[in-house]
Amino acid sequence: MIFRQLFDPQSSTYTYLLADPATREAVLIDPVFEHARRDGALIEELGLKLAWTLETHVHADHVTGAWLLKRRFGSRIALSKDSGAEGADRMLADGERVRFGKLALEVRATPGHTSGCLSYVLEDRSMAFTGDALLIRGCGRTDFQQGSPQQLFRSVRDRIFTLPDACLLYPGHDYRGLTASSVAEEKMYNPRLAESIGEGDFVGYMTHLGLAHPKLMAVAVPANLRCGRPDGEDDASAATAPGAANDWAPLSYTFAGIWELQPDWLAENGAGLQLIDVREPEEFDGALGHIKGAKLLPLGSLVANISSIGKDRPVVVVCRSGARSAQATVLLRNAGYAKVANLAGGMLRWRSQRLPVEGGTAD
Ligand SMILES: N[C@@H](CCC(=O)N[C@@H](CS)C(=O)NCC(=O)O)C(=O)O
Ligand SMILES: [Fe+2]
Repeated sequence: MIFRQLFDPQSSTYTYLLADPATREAVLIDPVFEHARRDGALIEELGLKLAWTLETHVHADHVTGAWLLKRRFGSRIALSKDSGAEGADRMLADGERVRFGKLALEVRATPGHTSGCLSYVLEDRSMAFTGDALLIRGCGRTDFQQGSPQQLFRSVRDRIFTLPDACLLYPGHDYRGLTASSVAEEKMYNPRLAESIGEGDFVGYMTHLGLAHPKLMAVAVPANLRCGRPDGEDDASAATAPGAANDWAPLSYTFAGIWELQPDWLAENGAGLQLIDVREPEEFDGALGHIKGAKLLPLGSLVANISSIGKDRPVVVVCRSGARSAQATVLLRNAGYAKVANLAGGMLRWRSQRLPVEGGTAD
């Protein structure tokens, strides 16, 4: 199975990408709104087809990326029938299966943190995604969203601890950076729910956590009850806000965090853009040649000469392969240039596509 654990440092949320390597069908568990672009880039780079986004519950601390990903990939949204959410494609009940290629996740209702909490168990029971029902050496709080410590106790004991001891557990959050545990480990060492602890002890523990409500709760819960669909026109444009300065060209975003532009688009639409070539002078005048209108500013002297680049027009950066120019886009963005893109594949790809150059040797 293809498997990735992704992290949102803001809310300490884990997002899980699972895919069948044969059919490339994928599911994403608990995507985060602000990371939909990152997750989308990874899905594309791995050549996957996003079939489902699955929520473990209606989150109180971050907004789901489900709606944004559905808009981009046509993925279907699924969460618990007890979630109270609208806009999902499928409302899941205990015992159902969510299939992706030849693989499947079994749905287990594990309420208690919220009334609509689900855990997803890989069909061979080697892995379980427990959301906030069971955290590593901890568990989700039970003091809002119809939480109930009694219910959570039974969920963990009857629906998670009954999995094989070796089953790996992947939580919805970890506030210390821990990434995975196992059923055996949590049965033995969970300070709230270990097998030696009784329900009364657990309820006592949970009623005295003394946690402040999540900072984003008033925003996150209503948005998640709409599966992450922004409410109204203004928010819909906010949904694309992180990329608002990137609408001047058909840019794509890589998992490495770089905005890229394809050579054929630049060849047709280069007028009005500033093209900066960050190679060394001998390369600029060397065998690959350079693109007409490109301004030579070697990467080593880019920052010192940055004031010679205008902020009025978008900037495209080029080098031999696209590596040094990717770093140049980072330096430019750090210096306050909002409209910056890397020429994908650099001069090598430009030449391989037989696009015109000045100088250079014929191939
Ligand atoms: N300070 C965090 C609080 C996060 C929080 O309350 N998380 C919930 C999960 S949605 C929880 O159950 N936390 C358990 C704990 O912190 O022990 C925030 O503002 O977002
Ligand atoms: Fe939660």
